[in-house]
Amino acid sequence: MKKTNLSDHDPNKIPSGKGRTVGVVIAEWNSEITEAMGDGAIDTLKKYGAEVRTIHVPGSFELTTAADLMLCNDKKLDAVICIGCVIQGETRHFDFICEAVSQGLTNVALKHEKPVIFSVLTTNDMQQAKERSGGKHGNKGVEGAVTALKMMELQKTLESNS
Ligand code: RBF
Repeated sequence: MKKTNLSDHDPNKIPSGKGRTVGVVIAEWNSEITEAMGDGAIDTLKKYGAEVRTIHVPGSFELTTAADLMLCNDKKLDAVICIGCVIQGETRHFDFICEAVSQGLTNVALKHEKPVIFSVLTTNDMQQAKERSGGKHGNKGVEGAVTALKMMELQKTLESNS
């Protein structure tokens, strides 16, 4: 099957972000990676006309709480993109953080009935993370922004059918 690299997307196929407001939560752990992904996400959202609200949290584990708090406190938000980078270490911490964040963000999306995007790299090492934050595998922050734009459009379409 052909791989699709969303970092290299066709602008004509991306829904407009005009009139939409998107929260971006960036974890500070591995900030060299997460800031590059954050820049990619923010630039892409603005390029397609969305307004952006950005906040930072200490680590990926805190992304869930921050996304929930953002959606509770700002009713204008149409979606939240959560950006983190968890790198496999020598302990089981990696597994606990990845499991908690992926499950936590799913719960936040279902609770608020809004798109919550999982832009969290879970890599074996720093090299793999670099390759996915502006390297040979693109920038997963850009992909997160494209996914948010598509999911907001999908939500609008489904709600207008009901
Ligand atoms: N946060 C990350 O975003 N990426 C990591 O790779 C990461 N590794 C961690 C490893 C250990 C041993 C600990 C204690 C924390 C780590 N964190 C990491 C921070 C975590 O997401 C969270 O901020 C803290 O556990 C405090 O709740």
